[in-house]
Amino acid sequence: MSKLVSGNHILDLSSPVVMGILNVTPDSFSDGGEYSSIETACIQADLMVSQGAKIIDIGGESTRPGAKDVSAEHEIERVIPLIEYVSKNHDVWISIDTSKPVVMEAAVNAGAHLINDVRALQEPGAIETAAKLNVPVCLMHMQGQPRTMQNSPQYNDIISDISHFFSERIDACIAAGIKREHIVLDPGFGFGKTLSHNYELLSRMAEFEPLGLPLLAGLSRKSMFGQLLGREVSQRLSATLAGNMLAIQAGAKIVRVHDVQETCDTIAVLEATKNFKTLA
Ligand code: YH5
Repeated sequence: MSKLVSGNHILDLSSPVVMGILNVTPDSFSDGGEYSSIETACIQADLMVSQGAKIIDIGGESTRPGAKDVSAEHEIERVIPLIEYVSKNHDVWISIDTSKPVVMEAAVNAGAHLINDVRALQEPGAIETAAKLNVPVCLMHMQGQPRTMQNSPQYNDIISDISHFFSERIDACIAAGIKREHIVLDPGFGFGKTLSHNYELLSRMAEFEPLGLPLLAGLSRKSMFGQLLGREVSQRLSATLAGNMLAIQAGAKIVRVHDVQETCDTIAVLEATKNFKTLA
């Protein structure tokens, strides 16, 4: 039975779990400063928990191509009040979406259970900090850097290349003192991948299972659906649900999504199909 342990908190992964995305990057429409964006995020967190999210992924830095760098101080200012709010009001796991060691430390001290790093703990000091904090970590694959990663990404064999990256990062984590049972792997849909690469990754995701670690899929509303269907971000829900269903059937244990209720419904259908004997 698959599970993650963070301190005295246990996350059961024997059936797929939903990680709700909560961004606190200030949006251009909000003129009320950061107070209102944090308040809005708290309400969103309440909603996602009520809809069945088992993890809330809190991020204060944008990794979109062309996004501005955010200072650690600003990131901390945005995410800590939210972590404190969720930690005080809900019995869910909190993950911190950051690559910065000082943000990891502040977040875990404020109640975060999991470090989600799109840079797979490769920033200076990150791996040592994660080891010291002794919480589970999600290592995501990215080819290149956010600003330029979509400029003609290339792979020899995408599964072998990413597996090789995972093995190298797992070894580095273990050498730094991170427990193997604390590691989650994520192939990083959309991060330095062409449309074809993203669909090959989805079709072959089960090939990561031999690594023996829980897999996370981050597909929600991504360009691989927009490009395929010619749909804007707000019109990608059906495609995202289909993608997440395929990822789960290929072994994903955690799906990172914006639309928690709809995702939980599709998982309930999958689970009912698996467990029909338990139904009336
Ligand atoms: C991920 O895959 N992604 S931030 C562009 C979109 C929609 C969504 C244009 N953090 C991941 O969510 N962490 C992000 O449409 C992540 N895995 C993990 N572990 C990008 C994002 C997004 C970008």
